[in-house]
Amino acid sequence: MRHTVFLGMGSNVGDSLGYISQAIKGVADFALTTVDTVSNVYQTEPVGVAAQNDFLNVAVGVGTELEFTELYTKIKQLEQTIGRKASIRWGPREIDIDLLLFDDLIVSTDHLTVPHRELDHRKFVLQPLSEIASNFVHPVFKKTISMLNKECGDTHAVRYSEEHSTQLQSIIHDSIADPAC
Ligand code: PH2
Ligand code: MG
Ligand code: MG
Repeated sequence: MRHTVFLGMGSNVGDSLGYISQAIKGVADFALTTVDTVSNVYQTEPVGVAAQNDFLNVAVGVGTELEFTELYTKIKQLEQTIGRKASIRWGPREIDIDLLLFDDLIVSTDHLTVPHRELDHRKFVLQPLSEIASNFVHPVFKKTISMLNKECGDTHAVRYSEEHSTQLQSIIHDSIADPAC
């Protein structure tokens, strides 16, 4: 069975756009998995620990026949492969790949929550996500992503970056599945 998945990606250390494109290509290389949509790139004010660089954030739409735990394990391995070093919680990072939504699955354990726990109050997640999943209904709140984005009170700056968006599109062009093919 094919699952509809949305990922959030962020980076604020080193070649951030390079890390994000490696992450997108890495996911596209997973077995039984396609990257279907990638949002624009946003330059975002850090949430949590203020004394760090701005992040680049994107949202990515994925189709996969992998089951939830298989996909989760592969994503965590990919973060390590790309070079994520240990960091403090909410601190600077080379690459962060978060599983935001997996169909209408609801999982809540000590170390993992899907839909992502912070999704509804982070503009740096909702803004890019609303570009590619505006009508997707959040299975807990029963509201669309576009409604959650409109209602979100997060005031941290989230700025569309035309330069980074254009660059990313040209780098990852070949990794995106063409639904028409
Ligand atoms: N990720 C965090 C903590 N704070 N702030 C922004 N702007 N973007 C992020 O991706 C981010 C963050 C922890 O995952
Ligand atoms: Mg995160
Ligand atoms: Mg994470």
